[in-house]
Amino acid sequence: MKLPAPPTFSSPLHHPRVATVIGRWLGAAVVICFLTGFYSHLLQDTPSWLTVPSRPANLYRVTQGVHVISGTVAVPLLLAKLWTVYPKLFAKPDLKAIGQLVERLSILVLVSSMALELFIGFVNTLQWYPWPFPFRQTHYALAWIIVGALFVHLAVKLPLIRANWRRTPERRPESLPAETTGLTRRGLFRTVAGAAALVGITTAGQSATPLGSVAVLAPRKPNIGPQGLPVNRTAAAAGVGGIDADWRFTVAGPRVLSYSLDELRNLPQSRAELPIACVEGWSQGASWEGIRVRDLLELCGAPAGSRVRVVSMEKGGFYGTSELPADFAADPLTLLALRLNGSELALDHGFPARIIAPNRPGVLQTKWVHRLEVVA
Ligand SMILES: Nc1nc2c(c(=O)[nH]1)N[C@H]1C(S)=C(S)[C@@H](COP(=O)(O)O)O[C@H]1N2
Ligand SMILES: [Mo]
Repeated sequence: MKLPAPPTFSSPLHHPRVATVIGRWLGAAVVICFLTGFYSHLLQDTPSWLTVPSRPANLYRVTQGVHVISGTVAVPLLLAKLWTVYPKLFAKPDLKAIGQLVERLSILVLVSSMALELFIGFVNTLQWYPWPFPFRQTHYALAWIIVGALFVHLAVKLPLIRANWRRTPERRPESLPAETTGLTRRGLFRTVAGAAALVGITTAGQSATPLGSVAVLAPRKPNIGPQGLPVNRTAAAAGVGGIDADWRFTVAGPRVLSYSLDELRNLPQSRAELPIACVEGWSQGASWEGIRVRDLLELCGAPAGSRVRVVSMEKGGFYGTSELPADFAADPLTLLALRLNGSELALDHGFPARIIAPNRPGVLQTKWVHRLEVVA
């Protein structure tokens, strides 16, 4: 018995040339997103043998802004790519051909991991965690799965990609009169590029001030918050309630130093213009004043090349402690900040003292700090 033939899709919009062009755009977004994400991962989880430089001071602000923009732009590109190739996905694979099986499997893995990656990434920028697994580790593992599946996909499709890399004349199927096939390839490319650009521009405003007013996709406006800076987690949410009169700040090194808040204020103060650059993509520059961490290291007799563990009054959670690698601890811009934009730190910004360092993810700019520990 003969099965009915599957529906044929002869529209020029489902042509491999279209898949190749949109695939290139999506590929570029994925590569940029992967590299900036990998950099962010290295900063947050630095292997002991690696030195990540603390300069340029604004580098992370740029890379993480680009990470979130490229990830967001990848969403319409992925949808467009899927739409272009969907007739292929419904074609019955020849189960005996190993190549075709591998191809289908790699596409299944690729599409599902990309969809999940983009979804949890976007939802993370909204600070919504509707899942039981740790976000960052999952996001990172999925990235490698995507890279693997992408290599298989590219290897399988290489002949098709080669054949369609350059432009070929658009051929309309004979059965359809020209005027009934609405959208042309060029029209589709313009639509997809337009959608990607729109999504990119409305996301970018959270880190690039000139675009701030059109940042409708940005959950946080960079300049709204106490002292002209957004707050990611308030003191109340972190369970921190301010300090009492006998509050002390401790530096635990070869010598143990202890200061009251007034004594901290009387140590030599320095200034640094540094951004908070949140992993969620928003960033905002600010002016900070406080004591150089390297001065404190010198005062306690810490050996050169020491790392510093930063301890918050916030108990538990991912944010209660952080570590400054040697390069960051020694950087003259790294401060135990007491003041922000000309006035004492607001409680929500980390009063009485917080860490601010160049080229660092916001999650590591620990607030409500009461203790520094020298790690040899
Ligand atoms: N102790 C503590 N420090 C913290 C946080 C926190 O929740 N607890 N949030 C971090 C995050 S994710 C960011 S982006 C910055 C934000 O600083 P801000 O609220 O002063 O803008 O603080 C960081 N420091
Ligand atoms: Mo953050």
